[in-house]
Amino acid sequence: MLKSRIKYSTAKFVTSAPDITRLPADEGIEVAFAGRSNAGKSSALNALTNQKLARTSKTPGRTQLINTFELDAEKRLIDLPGYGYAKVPLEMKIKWQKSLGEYLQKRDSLKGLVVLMDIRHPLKDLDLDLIEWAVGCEIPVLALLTKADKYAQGKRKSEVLQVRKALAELGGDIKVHAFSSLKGIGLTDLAWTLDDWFLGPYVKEVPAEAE
Ligand SMILES: Nc1nc2c(ncn2[C@@H]2O[C@H](COP(=O)(O)OP(=O)(O)OP(=O)(O)O)[C@@H](O)[C@H]2O)c(=O)[nH]1
Ligand SMILES: [Mg+2]
Repeated sequence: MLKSRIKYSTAKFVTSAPDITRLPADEGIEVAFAGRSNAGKSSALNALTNQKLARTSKTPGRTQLINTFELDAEKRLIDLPGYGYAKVPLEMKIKWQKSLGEYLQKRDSLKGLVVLMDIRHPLKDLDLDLIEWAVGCEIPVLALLTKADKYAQGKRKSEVLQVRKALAELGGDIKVHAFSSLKGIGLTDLAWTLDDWFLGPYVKEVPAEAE
């Protein structure tokens, strides 16, 4: 069982929106999952919620719509369309980039961004653009280095340290963890970070001193 303050397994699908005008009202708190096509966004959402909520695929570019999942009336998880897949027709690419860009710029309830990057090729130009944009808007970022099961532990750790060092230069609230939806690596880091974004930092309750 995942030890988190929020029960992510209660997430329910709400809607698939082609653009931001069709999203639920821009209220409460929203956390979005973004990253290149095939980075493992949908798989991460499914691992977090322990459900087959988001469609995953071997074909990059599967998630073309902005998929919304609700934890309660005030809290939502968003599966964003992937970016940077070369083989998508240009017209479609422009349409997705537009809805992604609009979402990121205009969505007031967006309070945290999970950026997923394959641990074997992190920090591509578009990833950096996205992270820099979030830092500029003071939105906290959790960078997950996905498919970490592809690497042995030593290599995994050195990759995390390298990415952490590169991103530290941007300033801002950026965390970096290894992640594998397949093996459950980093699942607790993800859940605890989202807990903090949704509920505020965890403050341990100290029992009152006996008189
Ligand atoms: N080895 C390994 N493969 C994974 C992991 N997570 C996802 N994959 C595989 O990577 C592929 C893409 O996963 P998705 O979760 O669909 O990726 P996505 O980022 O949602 O892709 P788009 O919606 O197309 O942008 C699938 O074949 C998954 O099975 C993981 O932790 N380990
Ligand atoms: Mg997807």
